This record gives sequence, structure tokens and C-alpha cells, in this order.
Amino acid sequence: MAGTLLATAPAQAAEAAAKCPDRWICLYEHQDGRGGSISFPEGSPGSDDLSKVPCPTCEGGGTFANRLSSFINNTSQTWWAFYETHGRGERHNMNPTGNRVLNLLLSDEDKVSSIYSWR
Ligand SMILES: [Ca+2]
Repeated sequence: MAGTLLATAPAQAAEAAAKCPDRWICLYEHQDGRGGSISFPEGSPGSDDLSKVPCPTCEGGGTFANRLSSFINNTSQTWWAFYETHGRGERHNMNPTGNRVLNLLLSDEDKVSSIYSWR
């Protein structure tokens, strides 16, 4: 019995790490929905400057600036992620994913500084 519990615990933990409420977008510090996270509800404008958004669950605390590595977009809207604050710099679309986590390419990790819902 103990062996069965040990074998199933990691799978349950992984599943729990990659859940985002309906109509929210969840941004994760690490790949596969791991690490610290912040989230925005559908209809929120997003953030001009993620260096003003605290991330107490992130490694070392601080803010969510230049942390994004994966996301779940459980809203019905496309969101835009920008490398620089105030919607400047390279832009990446974040299309709805349902409740599935999408990893950024390694070359795009830890660069996002602002995020907006499409409007
Ligand atoms: Ca990261």
C-alpha cells in the first residue's frame, strides 16, 4: 500500500501545478507550470510593467519581471506578451490554451516585461 501511494504522489503534484481557474490567465516562473506564478482574470487589461507586480511565490520573491517561462491561458481571449515595458519590444501572442500549459521556447524565457489582453 505504501508503495502505491509513493508512486502516485508525484503525478498528482504535477497535475496540480498546471491548473488555472476558468477565465484566468496564469503565468509561471518555470517550464511546465512550475515555480511561482501570477494570474490575471479575463477582462483585466494586464500589466504595463511586470516589475511592479509582486511574485511572493517566485524564487527569492521579488516581482514577475523577466520570469515568464510557461503559461496557461484559460480565458477566451488572446493575450500579448512584450519583451519591454509598456508594450514595447518583441511581441508574442498567447492564444487560449484551455487548461493546458504551454512552454515558451528557451530563447523566449525570462524576457517578458509587459502583458495585455487583446482589445
Ligand atoms: Ca523563468
